[in-house]
Amino acid sequence: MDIYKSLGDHFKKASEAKSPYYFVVHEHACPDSLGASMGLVRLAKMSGLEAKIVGDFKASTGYPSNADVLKYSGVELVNPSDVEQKSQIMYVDCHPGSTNLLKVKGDIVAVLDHHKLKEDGSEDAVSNLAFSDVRIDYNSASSIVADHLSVVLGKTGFDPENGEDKKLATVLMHGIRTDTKKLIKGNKNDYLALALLEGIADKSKIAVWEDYRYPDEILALLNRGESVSVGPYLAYVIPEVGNSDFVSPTADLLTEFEGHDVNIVVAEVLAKGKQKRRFVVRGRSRRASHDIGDILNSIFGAGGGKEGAGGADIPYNQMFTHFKLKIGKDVSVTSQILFGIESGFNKLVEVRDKDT
Ligand SMILES: [Mn+2]
Repeated sequence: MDIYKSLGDHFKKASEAKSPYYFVVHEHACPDSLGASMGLVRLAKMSGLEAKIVGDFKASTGYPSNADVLKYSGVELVNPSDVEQKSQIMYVDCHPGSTNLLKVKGDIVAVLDHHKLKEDGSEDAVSNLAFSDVRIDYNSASSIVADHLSVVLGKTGFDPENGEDKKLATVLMHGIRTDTKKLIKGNKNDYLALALLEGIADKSKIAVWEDYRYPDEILALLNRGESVSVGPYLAYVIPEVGNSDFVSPTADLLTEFEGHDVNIVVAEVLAKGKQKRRFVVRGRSRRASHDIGDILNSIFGAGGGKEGAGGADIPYNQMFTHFKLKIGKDVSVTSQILFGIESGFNKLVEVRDKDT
């Protein structure tokens, strides 16, 4: 089967369907999902299909420069809640069964992803779609899309004089670099994809994005927090956080400068609009032997994650019941949670000691 031709055919058919077509990226969109979707918008256009990108691209996903990347890309993201019931959807950089799916109305007709499918359910769900391109031997969705572009655009490739081409190549290159940890985790497929973009992409832009400084708010949060550590585990509990956007970057920052293998940030996020008061938990693990999803589950009774990053949004009451918290005692809620986490850490250490 010619995957390049079948993508073109799929877009052609989709354009005849007369219902809007959207590329939907996962929750907390990342540079890879944006780059891949931009490339897909271009490929769709070449087949006569006008498609838009749906996502929520905040500076809250471990990529503090996201807001700047989005601005540079010129992409106007569609709000997930604005997707009509009668729409066609391609999931990009995620697939049915992923834990981080953005919930949208509409029909899922296609998938383009580089993440491994779960054997129970996801494989069947994906194989029944009108189009699917899941390549686990590529380390970013942007690499897969660059591969499509290289075939469809032919030898001429991108036009270095064309501003839109430059933008697309730049965001694709940034996407490949972020998902491959600046290429260290990249393989030959990713390097070949980069070769198409080399000479077109604006590397000085990427250098600025990669050198992005964390906002001051993060240090302020850490200053207000209280921490506990046992063995390779460290947790910060931060009371009364107004803006949940800073919780993920705080976990990332800890992982960058802190010596523990596992860092967890627990923020008590205050009610805002329709959102009730809740706990936002974000964990990061440096070692594959410490599965962050398992760790969060064993401590908080909730959470998931992959590739070293994970989290859970825990309703206020649920956290209270889970840690048997009491209000009105001399001990603050923060201290009681820290105590609960500490005994969770101790149990993890005990289990590991027994195993080794
Ligand atoms: Mn990706």
